[in-house]
Amino acid sequence: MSLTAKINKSLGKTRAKMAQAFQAVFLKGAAPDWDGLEEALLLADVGGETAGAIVAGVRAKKSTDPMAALREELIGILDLASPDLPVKVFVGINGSGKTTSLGKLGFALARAGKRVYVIGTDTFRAAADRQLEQWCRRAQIPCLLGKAGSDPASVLFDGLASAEGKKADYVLVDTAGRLHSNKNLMQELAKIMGVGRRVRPEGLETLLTLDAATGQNALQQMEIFQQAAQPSGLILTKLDGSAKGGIAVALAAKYGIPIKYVGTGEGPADLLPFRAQDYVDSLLPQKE
Ligand SMILES: Nc1nc2c(ncn2[C@@H]2O[C@H](COP(=O)(O)OP(=O)(O)OP(=O)(O)O)[C@@H](O)[C@H]2O)c(=O)[nH]1
Ligand SMILES: [Mg+2]
Repeated sequence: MSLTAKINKSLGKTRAKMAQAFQAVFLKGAAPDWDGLEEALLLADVGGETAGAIVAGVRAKKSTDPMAALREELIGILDLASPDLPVKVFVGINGSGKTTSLGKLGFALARAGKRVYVIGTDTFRAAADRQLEQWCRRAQIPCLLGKAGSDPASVLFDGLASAEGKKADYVLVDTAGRLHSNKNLMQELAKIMGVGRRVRPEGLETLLTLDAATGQNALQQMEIFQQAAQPSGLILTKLDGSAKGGIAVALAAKYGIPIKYVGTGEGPADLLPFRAQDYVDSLLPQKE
């Protein structure tokens, strides 16, 4: 399946939820129903603030084709970029998809002929190691796992030195899941990030994984993780099971941080680079 077809399939539930509303809003020959448009956007978890701003933006275009104007407006919000940096730290709440996304990305990079090195800093949960090891074995990439109970920041420090010695093109760093409401764990994350940025001041990006199914709660997670880890990119996971794909628009509009990948399943090929145009075309009703 092509990347475009995959994203289209994953956004099927979100699109279905909004389809009727959009059709009613943009009835041929009738004046657009702007309140209806706002409601349709809310249904897809775009959020109140952003939905209002989008409607205003579309109206201001005074286009004879309001659906095309909406498409343009959404692409304008989502089309953000950030550089692809060699050290990628995966952060996020428990079960949001950090390890799986890291595994999929490692797989894709290794397949593209890159030298990849993985560092596991979840020294708290033994099962975390096994899961990460499995992914590394699958992708045939070397993996350094911190000893149980050791300090995650020192594991990262040692791991980065070891990756340097191995001349890795990419270093993927897994971190333990932490609830945004847990102050101690957020402080621990700030410490891990501090070490990472000191060792690799220019070459490090932080990817926050957000489960698409959490809808508006993703904004709260973003808020807290921004304080501790200043994510430079987002990974929207589990899009395949969610009808809340509009959350991507809320996140991009509110924080201006690019969505870099989307997760569309549990297999190694189910992480796609994010493309604003494909995403928007999959959100909106499809042309016959
Ligand atoms: N359907 C689907 N499942 C996913 C996706 N990404 C992750 N999962 C599943 O979600 C569950 C949790 O994923 P993990 O990668 O273990 O999440 P994590 O953030 O590493 O979890 P912790 O380390 O416990 O915080 C696993 O069962 C994954 O297979 C996705 O894009 N689609
Ligand atoms: Mg994990």
